[in-house]
Amino acid sequence: MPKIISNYIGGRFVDSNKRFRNVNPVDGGTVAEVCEASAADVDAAVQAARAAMAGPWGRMPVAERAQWLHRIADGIEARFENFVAAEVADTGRPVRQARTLDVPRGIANFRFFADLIKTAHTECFETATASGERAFNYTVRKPLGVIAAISPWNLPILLFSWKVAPALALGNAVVAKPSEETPSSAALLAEVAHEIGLPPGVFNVLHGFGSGSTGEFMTRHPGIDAVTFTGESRTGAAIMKTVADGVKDISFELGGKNAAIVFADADFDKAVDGVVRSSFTNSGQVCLCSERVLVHRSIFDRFVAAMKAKTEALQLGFPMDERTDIGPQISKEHQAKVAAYFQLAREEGATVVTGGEIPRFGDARDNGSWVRPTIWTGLPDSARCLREEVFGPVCHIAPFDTDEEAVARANDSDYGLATAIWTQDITRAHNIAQRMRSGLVWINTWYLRDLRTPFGGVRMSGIGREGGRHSLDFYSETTNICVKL
Ligand code: NAD
Ligand code: 6OD
Repeated sequence: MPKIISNYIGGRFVDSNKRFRNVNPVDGGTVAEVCEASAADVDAAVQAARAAMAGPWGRMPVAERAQWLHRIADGIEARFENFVAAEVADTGRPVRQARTLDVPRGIANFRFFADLIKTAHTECFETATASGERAFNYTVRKPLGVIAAISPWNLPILLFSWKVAPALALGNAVVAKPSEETPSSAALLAEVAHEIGLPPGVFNVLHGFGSGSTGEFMTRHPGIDAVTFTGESRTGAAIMKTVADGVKDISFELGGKNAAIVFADADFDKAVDGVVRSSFTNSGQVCLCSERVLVHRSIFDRFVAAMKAKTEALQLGFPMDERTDIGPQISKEHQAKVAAYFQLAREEGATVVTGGEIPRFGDARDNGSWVRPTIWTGLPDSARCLREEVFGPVCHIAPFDTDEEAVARANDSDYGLATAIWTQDITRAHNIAQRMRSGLVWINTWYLRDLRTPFGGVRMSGIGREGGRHSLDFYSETTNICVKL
């Protein structure tokens, strides 16, 4: 009998007969049967959340709320290996990554926002009346109410907790939905909340799909006050339409088609290692991954050769093998999407430097959803493979001649999430960084995070910023109080 994953509504685990299969992408095996939340389940979760807001949770002092967040973090820590196993089972990611990135960030997200709210301050102005008397204008920060948090499959616990933690920290109640592909770690988080006795209704976890299913029921529900969403840009567009009637607040972290720019003066070996990492981490399934690599013509051939060698050395393996670098794609559907781009790249005239195929292993992995890390060259900037987000382990490397050209080509995208710049010239680095049309720029590194900093993208890559005080601003609203003394 497969494991059953239930919804968590108003402090109770709720089953349903409508279930879907959670598939292990390593070999196509079944991880669990997942209960799909119906419109009635969504309504029950929203009502439970509203009831929680009307109770002690809605008036709880900040220090007490912070303690709840630390208790959640303690609960994840206590079940660290369960969370690692959940992440690995759902995604096939290397266990090394789950232990060093995903689960630690889940814990860090709760601890960070617990500490941040204790030091958060608001504004106060002294104001003079017309007759010279004193008045004070001060603001108070209040929760928004009930937040719908919808997250994708690529970094399941990291991105789920990146929304749930600040929403709770600011005193909201949350109705959260993980991706249908990766329900396990969110289900564990519901168990943690239950075990520590978090008041019922404060945190609800619903499972299901998007359009015409749980996700859409959540965003349509009139009892939802705001929607925080991470996922594809076109899903963001659909959600925007859905929430328009209710004029609900939104925060969107969406797709990317990110550039890496490698200048002739870059530390060559560090740049190669950095771009291999930025293109292929998590099997290319990170919104920040560099799918467009621009390299100065003087080092282009050497760079492509070094990238090819390093990429071919990456180990595609079973997740529990500590030597594994690359896991599968999340699903058969996603494998097919990436493979369609392999075909399209050939049709568009690409030279396949390495990869461009579905590997054959001669073992259980042949039932999974694997693709080979792939490097292309020779495509024009107008090629669909260079304009559309593939979200797989692919990058295209193109030569450039001048800084102006590199800036123009890097910015020539409908997306604007993250840019990586590799150069040892500090003036050039800052000049180029400031001209990038992206929400994030890394210089001589990639995906180095500080949770105090604004995170988000421009254009099709998102609306708003989260992180640090930006999360405080999104997950709360302020009331200005004017008092005449
Ligand atoms: P997706 O948009 O297909 O799904 C994301 C979530 O939205 C899932 O939980 C899904 O069930 C739900 N959903 C889908 N349609 C919906 C609808 N109409 N209404 C409500 N909910 C709906 O994205 P995905 O395939 O899970 O994730 C990959 C995408 O996410 C990539 O485009 C990637 O770049 C992006 N992403 C962006 C960031 C960021 O921080 N900018 C981070 C991670 C992933
Ligand atoms: O690290 C983060 O806070 C974050 N939001 C990462 C997003 C990664 C995209 O796949």
